[in-house]
Amino acid sequence: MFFPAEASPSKQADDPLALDTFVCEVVAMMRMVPPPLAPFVDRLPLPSRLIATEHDGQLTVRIRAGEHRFHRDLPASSIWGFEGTVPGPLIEAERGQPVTVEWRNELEGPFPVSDTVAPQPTDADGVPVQCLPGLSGGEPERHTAGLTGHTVVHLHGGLTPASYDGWAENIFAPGQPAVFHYPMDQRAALLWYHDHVMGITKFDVYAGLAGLWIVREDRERDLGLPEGPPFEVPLLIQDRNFDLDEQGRLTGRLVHKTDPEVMEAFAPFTVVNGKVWPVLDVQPATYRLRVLNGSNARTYRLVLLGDGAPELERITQIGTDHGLLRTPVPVPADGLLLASAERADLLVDFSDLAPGSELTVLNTAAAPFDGSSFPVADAENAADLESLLPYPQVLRFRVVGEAKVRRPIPRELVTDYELPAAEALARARRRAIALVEHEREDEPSMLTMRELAVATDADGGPRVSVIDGGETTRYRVVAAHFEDMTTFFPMLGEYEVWQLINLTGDTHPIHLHLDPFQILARHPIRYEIPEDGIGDRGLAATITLGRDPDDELDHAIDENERGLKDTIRVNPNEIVEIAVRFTTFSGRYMYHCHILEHEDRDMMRPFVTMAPELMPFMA
Ligand SMILES: [Cu+2]
Repeated sequence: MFFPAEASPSKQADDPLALDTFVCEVVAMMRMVPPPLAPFVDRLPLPSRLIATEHDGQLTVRIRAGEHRFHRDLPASSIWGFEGTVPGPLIEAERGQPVTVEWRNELEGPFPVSDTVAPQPTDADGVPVQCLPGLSGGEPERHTAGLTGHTVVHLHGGLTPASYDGWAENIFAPGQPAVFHYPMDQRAALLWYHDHVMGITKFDVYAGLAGLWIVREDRERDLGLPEGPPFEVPLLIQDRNFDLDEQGRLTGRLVHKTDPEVMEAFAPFTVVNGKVWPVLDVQPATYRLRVLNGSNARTYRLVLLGDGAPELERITQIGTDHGLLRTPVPVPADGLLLASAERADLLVDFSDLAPGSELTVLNTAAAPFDGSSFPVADAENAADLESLLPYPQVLRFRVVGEAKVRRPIPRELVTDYELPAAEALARARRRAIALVEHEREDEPSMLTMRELAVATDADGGPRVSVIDGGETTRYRVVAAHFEDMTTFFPMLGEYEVWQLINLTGDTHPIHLHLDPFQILARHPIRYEIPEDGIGDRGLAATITLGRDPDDELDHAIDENERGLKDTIRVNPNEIVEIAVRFTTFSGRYMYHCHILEHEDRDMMRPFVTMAPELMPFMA
């Protein structure tokens, strides 16, 4: 549908030179198609603020259907949202002051999103259907259309007792009251709250059920960091797609579309705080951006361009998932990577810019994301249909006003965490988890996590061997699906080392509920999986530590990952080692991939944190 009339093959086929030109044009168009919506015409909306201390820590949030306009030129879309808005209100809490939220489920059907699996991965012109609006010949899935509004709310990054953590099966139906208590006994950080229902998180979040939550504390205020408008700006980044009417015009109806080759929904339009490609007027000053990637599946690699040239040096990263880093760091040289659910706390210096200056944020990450880099100098040419990135645009800043306010950036931010000591790690319980894709005929793959235990000679069945130099460790699978028995019982107060072994071709952002963790290592690996090595439960694989000669990833730990994280990217051909110590609550929690289509299709497992004195009574 994006082929302009003058490039039609029938007009030029009898002239070989013209045909060459035509082919070149087609190739060019495969990389870039004109957007059907004008970028940078809507102002960036700011979510309404709900400040817990102004309500004695007692909040009521209604969860309801609503209408939302994603772009000036789109009709209003039906959504499900907290307070009926996209995104939900920004909840602000103080460290140490508990917050109680009555999540009042007033949802009613019909479900506001059309879900479909397109019959073909590309359209008749060879354009991947995920780059296009509309259903691309797919039928609306009737089970999704029949959803009536069951939900459960998880506060991502919250140190929350298990009863209020939003266990995926503890769902509340419309009208069923849910009152959750959040102790807020945790570091200042950007958290977010979202739906977490078993099997349909991908639909409910896509429909709009997500909002930001900031924990504040005086330690941050002492650093003189911006708090609240206008200099602190929350940015919730998501990708969305819309339906077409019979005339091919965008209708505004939300579309969640997958295809026979890609089981994740990668939507073409980037939405920031609920607007497609918005623009923010900024003063010549230092701004604090609190950024969350709240997309279902898309990873963003954000670059800042002025006059087509990268200006990443304007950005200093001061915080990550669970709050401030020890010291400020530059963002990685090729851009700020944020997979689904990752957060960044950024200071951006606009103070030297004249009124009228413009800076544009672009995304250079291919989808599905596999860790591959993209040169920042080429960011303007990042559009690529094959990479399911038709429109790299994210956001534009436009400088207005004269008053220059440049804030000094503190050289030291916090001193309240360190890497665990070597002795603590040496005696730490070690756990190994393989990430695998179980391909199935005529239906989308299952992404699963195989929890591994060291095998004895007496154990039968297939083996996972991990070869590290002269040493081989053999494992057997002890759990594969969400419903399988719980095998992880971490003791409160004790460090554990978890190894996440990626045996798939994609990067998976793995999220642990409850306490944050620190990354220890990214080890490059090569591996072999025999034919039929991945069964419904079983796994046979030989994994060798060391780089595959064809592997182009650097497997480095970025400076901005050396903070307190709750979501970590595990790239292909890589083992990520994290150190986690649960310190807060006993109970049943989950860990999972935060690509929602993976989480919903089995890339999720339980763990139970235990008080040490109860361990002797565990069978
Ligand atoms: Cu995943």
